[in-house]
Amino acid sequence: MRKEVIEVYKKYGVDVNKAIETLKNIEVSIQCWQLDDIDGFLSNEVLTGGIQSTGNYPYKARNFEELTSDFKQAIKYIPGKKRVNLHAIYESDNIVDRSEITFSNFKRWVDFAKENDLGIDFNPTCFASNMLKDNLSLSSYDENVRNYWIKHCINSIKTSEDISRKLNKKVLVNIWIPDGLKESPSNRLSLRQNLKDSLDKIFEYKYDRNLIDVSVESKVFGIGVESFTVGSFEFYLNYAKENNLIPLLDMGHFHPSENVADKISSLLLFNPKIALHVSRGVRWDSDHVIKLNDDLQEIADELVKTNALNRTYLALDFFDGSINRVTALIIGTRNMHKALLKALLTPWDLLTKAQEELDHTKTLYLQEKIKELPWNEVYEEYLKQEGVKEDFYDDIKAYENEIMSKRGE
Ligand code: RNT
Ligand code: ZN
Repeated sequence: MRKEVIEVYKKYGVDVNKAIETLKNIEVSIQCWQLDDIDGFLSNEVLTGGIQSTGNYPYKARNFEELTSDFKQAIKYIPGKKRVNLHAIYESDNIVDRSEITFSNFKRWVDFAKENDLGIDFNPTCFASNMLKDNLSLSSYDENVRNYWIKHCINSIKTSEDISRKLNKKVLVNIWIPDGLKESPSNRLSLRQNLKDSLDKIFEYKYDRNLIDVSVESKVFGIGVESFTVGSFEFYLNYAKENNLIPLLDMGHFHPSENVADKISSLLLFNPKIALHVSRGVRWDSDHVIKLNDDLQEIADELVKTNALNRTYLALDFFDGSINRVTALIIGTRNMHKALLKALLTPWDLLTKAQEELDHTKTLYLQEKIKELPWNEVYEEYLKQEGVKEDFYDDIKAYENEIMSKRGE
């Protein structure tokens, strides 16, 4: 890195080396499901629940060996601290029915995480199942259906506690359900009452808060459930507050004109921790690979300027089946890092002062001036210090030719 770069930032009161050090320690949870279009390892389950991975790029990972090989390939080019985000459908050992899972079905994941210095996060999979009836799981009117998913969630929580014990590292368990209706509901309250009752039953199990945290993820609509979603933002915000859980915001789960970054400060005032699914919706919750765009930048800015990095579970949630899936993971995760770095290199003290003095001219001047600063040279320095090569396109193309293409289409 040129000396001038350090000097330029110093003029604005920003310590470049401190920014790099902070970035090195931010944990990003990387979604395993980008590598196989959320197929998972269970046989005969097709993706349902109003979410979709579109595209027919060949060579997706078909089993534990292929998926972990691809994940390892991706993280060669991803610096920083990482977690692998798992779903229950990625059972790796002695497959059992989803409602019966225990730690013994995920052992190889823990070995994998240890070998590669990764944390683990876990999600019960309440979709892609013939026990999801009429797009309802925990909120179903059918007691058998509800009980099945209650059991699955409790066993997901217990499994995660064991993972945490073995890994000696806290696990985030995130609950998202697809429940909703295609047409306008006659009765919203009864379905939300069902969901509340089911969640209450799940949390009768008092999980060990030293081992895991639990978040709840809201949504606005899904494919086939366009008119009503049981687990809405208001529902989970209240439920989380009342039950000491973590609210999770997915960037694709709000009306497209809503600014998700704007919500973060309000949540921080009332919740000790928050969680994010960083994603990119294009016209709908399409989960495109995240780009280094204004939406992403604003999220990173909020976390940095509110000093909330150590109170935030930062997870990525995109899945694109139309491009090389390993490359997708690297591009998206690196964009998260780039946005965080740019935020860490921003003189928030100066900007806050200008706002507090109601000097709106200076605020606008600074906001635009900052865009010209040479953050990319700092990013290169960060990669260098982390021992990660900058270019990866050709390497992944070679990996595709040599390894992935042997899988057939
Ligand atoms: C779905 C939610 C959920 C899933 C993953 C696979 O809309 O965003 O988080 O994407 O759990
Ligand atoms: Zn999500």
